[in-house]
Amino acid sequence: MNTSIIVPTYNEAESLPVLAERLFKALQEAGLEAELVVVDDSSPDGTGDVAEGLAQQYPMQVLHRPPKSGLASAVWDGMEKARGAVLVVMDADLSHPPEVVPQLIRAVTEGDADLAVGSRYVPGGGVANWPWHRRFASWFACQLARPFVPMRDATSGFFALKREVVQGVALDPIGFKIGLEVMAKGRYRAFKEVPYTFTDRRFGQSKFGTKEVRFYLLQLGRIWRFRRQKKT
Ligand SMILES: Nc1nc2c(ncn2[C@@H]2O[C@H](COP(=O)(O)OP(=O)(O)OP(=O)(O)O)[C@@H](O)[C@H]2O)c(=O)[nH]1
Ligand SMILES: [Mg+2]
Repeated sequence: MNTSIIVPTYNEAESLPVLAERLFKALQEAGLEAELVVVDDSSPDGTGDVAEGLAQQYPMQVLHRPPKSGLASAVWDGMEKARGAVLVVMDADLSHPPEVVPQLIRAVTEGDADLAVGSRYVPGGGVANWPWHRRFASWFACQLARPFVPMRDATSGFFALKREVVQGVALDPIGFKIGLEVMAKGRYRAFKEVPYTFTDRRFGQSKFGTKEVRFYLLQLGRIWRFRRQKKT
């Protein structure tokens, strides 16, 4: 299995079957094979069981962890267990269109890029139905990260990479913006931003709040220190 798609889940029982169906259909149409690695933190809504059920039908691994052990560490654990040399990370809530996954994979397997980032802020990308204040907050968050990463969509959680990019890199488990951690610290020579349109979750609940804003600023601070230490 050359490619692993890592999906952290917390209360995604309704989204996950739709994600699996759309994802494997898109892969099949593109002539690609991949395993899906679901990392569930004992979701009270039974996502773990739903994932086990899907694993009867699709090439999947399901990791069960203690309740809400953290989004970033879920992704790192998923990467460790993943069998693929190419890793894709995406959300379960269908905000990241599964139909774009083949393009992300191809960008790193056939193109020059070691890291391909799904981007809302390159031509062809965008957000569906966001009010102006959300657009502004997202734009502002990306601007804050500009000194550290060359990507336009630094807060993207939708990306593909060659495993070597993160092998042996100390990734911070506090960073809930996993993509930013990889973009800022990963060892890649070339990257590509692949446009996509972000859609809000249809099912379940958003975890976004003031805590996430605080953590984002904290994460940027730690990345700033990491960069400074590397230079000295
Ligand atoms: N394993 C695990 N997955 C999590 C955890 N928190 C969130 N997730 C999953 O991580 C992905 C991103 O979380 P979201 O809640 O969609 O975060 P967001 O995209 O910033 O916010 P909304 O889409 O507005 O809810 C989803 O697939 C969640 O189910 C966690 O603590 N553990
Ligand atoms: Mg989401």
